[in-house]
Amino acid sequence: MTETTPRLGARVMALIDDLARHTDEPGRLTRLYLSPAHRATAEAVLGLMRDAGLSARIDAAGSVVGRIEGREPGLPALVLGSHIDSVVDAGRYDGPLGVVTGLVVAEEIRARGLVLPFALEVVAFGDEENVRFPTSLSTSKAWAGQYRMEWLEGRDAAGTSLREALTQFGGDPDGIPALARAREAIAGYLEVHIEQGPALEAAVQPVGVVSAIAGLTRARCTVTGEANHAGTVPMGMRRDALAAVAEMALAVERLSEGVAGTVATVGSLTVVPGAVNVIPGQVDFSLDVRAPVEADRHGLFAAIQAACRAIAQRRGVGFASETYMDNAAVALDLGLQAALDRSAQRLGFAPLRLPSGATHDAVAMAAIGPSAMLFVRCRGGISHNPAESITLEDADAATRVLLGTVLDLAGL
Ligand code: HGY
Ligand code: MN
Ligand code: MN
Ligand code: MN
Repeated sequence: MTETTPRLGARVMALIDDLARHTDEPGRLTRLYLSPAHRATAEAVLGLMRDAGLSARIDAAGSVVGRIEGREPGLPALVLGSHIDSVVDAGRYDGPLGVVTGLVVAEEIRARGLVLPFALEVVAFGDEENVRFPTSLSTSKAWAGQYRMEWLEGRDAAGTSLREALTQFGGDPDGIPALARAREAIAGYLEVHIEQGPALEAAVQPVGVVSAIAGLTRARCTVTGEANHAGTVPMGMRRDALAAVAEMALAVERLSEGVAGTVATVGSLTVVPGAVNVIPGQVDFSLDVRAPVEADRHGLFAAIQAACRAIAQRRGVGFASETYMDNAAVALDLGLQAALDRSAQRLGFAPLRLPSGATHDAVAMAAIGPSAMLFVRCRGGISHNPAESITLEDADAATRVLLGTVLDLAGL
């Protein structure tokens, strides 16, 4: 193909389509941390890295990492990457786009025989969505030295502990602390990711540079009422856990609408025992609260907790909440933002600066090195949905911006 065809974009889209075959649920894309589909995808990425000439391995926490040395061995690494785990019934670009663009950039640098003044690493983190276990960016936080060993005792819906799942996956729970990277070992981190919002489409721009990532608090909540006969207990004598949670979910919505820039979501809910003729005795549900401003996030979270407790008391049910994620908002590195911007401008784009309401592994990586993100336009801003899509041309634009940024940082 001539250079005017989007050669790099075509390679990226083909690889993403290939990785999308690996799912734990036939008919839709679900690839949770340490699942068989995660393992198959990790092995596919490992093979691609090795075929591209990177020295590659799957680390103790399940991340796939490949490396090309710079002018001499052991130099600090510029890390390109994202995650390969997904939500349930996911789109195929959230995560893999950043891994595959990083890999294609590495392939291009090897093909051109370039030697960089830093090492180049490509990483596929494995637990960014944190859907299966109550963790927080665990595989990238392992690199950041922020792994919490108690996460290993957390259990998924089937009762499997993270420790058991990681061992079955071929990981090494006790080897996780040794994954922590020294700040001196990281020259920087660049993550390409779909925008998961409408701004780039509205601005008719293929890419944007991310200025900051919103703070995020997540909790597992449980309301305990009394299971009883749906046909015999008068309405006024019930302690219906689901009716209480319904009122709490509406309070979550109402309270977050009252604070500008914040969002709050009850995304998952399990009714126990979950039978048509039994008044719900217990409901487990998730709470996800985000804001760019710390005080707003903590204030909203506290207001929601107070509202839930008041509703529980009035209804005579129990309310318990366990916070397992509390990530502060992160401002991304200005120097790397400028490098992404220069590269995009050289290619004729006028990239927006825009904040990220979604969280990313860049939150963890920012703790050990300058980190930045490039957003890519996605159709209708849709994500966490199989309708998630990008164009080949935008995949090409993003890959060329990333390549240009790496060369810019290398002084080439
Ligand atoms: O939830 C998020 O923001 C990300 O998709 N894990
Ligand atoms: Mn993501
Ligand atoms: Mn996601
Ligand atoms: Mn709001």
